[in-house]
Amino acid sequence: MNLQETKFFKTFCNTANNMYQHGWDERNGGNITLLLDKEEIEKVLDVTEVKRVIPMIFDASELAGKYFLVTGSGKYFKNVKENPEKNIGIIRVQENGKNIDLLWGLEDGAVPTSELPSHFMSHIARLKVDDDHRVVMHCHASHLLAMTFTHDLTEKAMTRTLWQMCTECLVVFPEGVSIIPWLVPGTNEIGEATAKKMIDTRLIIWPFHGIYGSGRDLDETFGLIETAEKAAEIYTYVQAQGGAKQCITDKNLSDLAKAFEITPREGYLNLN
Ligand code: 2HA
Ligand code: ZN
Repeated sequence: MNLQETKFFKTFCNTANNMYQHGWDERNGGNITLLLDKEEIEKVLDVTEVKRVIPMIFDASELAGKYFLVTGSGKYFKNVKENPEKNIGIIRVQENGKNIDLLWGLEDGAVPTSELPSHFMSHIARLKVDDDHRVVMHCHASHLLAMTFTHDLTEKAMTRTLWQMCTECLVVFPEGVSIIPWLVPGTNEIGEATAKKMIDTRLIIWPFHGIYGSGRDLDETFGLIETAEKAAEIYTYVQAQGGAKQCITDKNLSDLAKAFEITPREGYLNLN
């Protein structure tokens, strides 16, 4: 089988395209990294042929030898599906953790996403709590981004509002959402702040910028962001319609948690 015919490759390109279609990835906004299965990639690519060695600003030795499919820095999600060779690439982290080997794609001198430190640090954090973790995804989901201007920026308040906007939300992200302070994108600092939060939640809001999601596969991670973004969209409509006249109560949420056998983030529901 050819690399571009594999399910993971097609799903990656389709996911980038879906995110663009949703309006979450204007211009070069957003980035995706997918941790690949070594055996799966070796079947469709000669991994002994290194096209280029690319240095990094971050020590990723904890990921040494691991393979990733990544979006390119400055590349547009809009173009991924039509021209994957130029916009995405397959990389492997060298043993020293300081360089990466480019094995496929990112043609014409392109390099991986500027958010590689945040992605790699998030992969390291998630793999510590979930062996099946594979995906980190960042985008500029419009309604969530807008909410960071108008809503309380505490994790509990933001989580509760999102849970209250659609009945499914609590089931999809019972651990809630995290929020970091505004920080400069592409830095180790924002990577460290994001990864620290990744231990407890798979969704992290970057105020006035966008959102990070992580998960076990591309569909699940996309769906996670999609669900939170849908809740933020409903919040926007509810506010525009003059505010809520009735709502999902904490008792409703508690009953939901029992029925679906999930555990809401401790202390986030008021049940007395
Ligand atoms: O890749 O979205 O946060 C462009 C960005 C940086
Ligand atoms: Zn961004």
